[in-house]
Amino acid sequence: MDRTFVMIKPDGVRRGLTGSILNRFEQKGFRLAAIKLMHIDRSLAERHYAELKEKPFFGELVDYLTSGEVCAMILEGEHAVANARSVIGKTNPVEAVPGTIRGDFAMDVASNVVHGSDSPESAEREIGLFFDEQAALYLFPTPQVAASDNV
Ligand code: IDP
Repeated sequence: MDRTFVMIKPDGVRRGLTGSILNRFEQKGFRLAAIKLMHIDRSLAERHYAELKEKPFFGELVDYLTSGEVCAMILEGEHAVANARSVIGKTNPVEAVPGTIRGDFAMDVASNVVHGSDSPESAEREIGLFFDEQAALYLFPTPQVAASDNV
């Protein structure tokens, strides 16, 4: 099963959109494999967006991501990365069509409420940055793990 990393950014959490955003992914058909609310520091924000460090908005982006709690999650499903990106919509909410998360919940590229990995490789890298795999399995056992625990 494919998986991807999704993060509700501080504006999404602050505006009380966590449930509505998670609902979009569950309605699409994703399985929630792990979820946690956390306040990330500048070092983690910089590592997460390392490929954008030369962009003029990088400082603003790190300020934004560290301005409040984020909700980090691992979502599982077929073509997880591509399906999550289509649920999320275009980077700039001005271009994101209604029906996508950014099309429905955001106005400006600097506060576009949600992140989704852009490739399977990025997904694994980002899951590694945000989650301890063993802790994630312990808190949210898959049916297979739960079954073997009961033997
Ligand atoms: P993505 O989030 O759709 O994958 P990226 O190009 O990887 O898009 O950009 C990462 C994040 O950087 C965006 O989601 C947005 O939060 C922020 N960002 C992108 N362009 C701008 C900009 O022009 N000004 C401020 N922030 C930006």
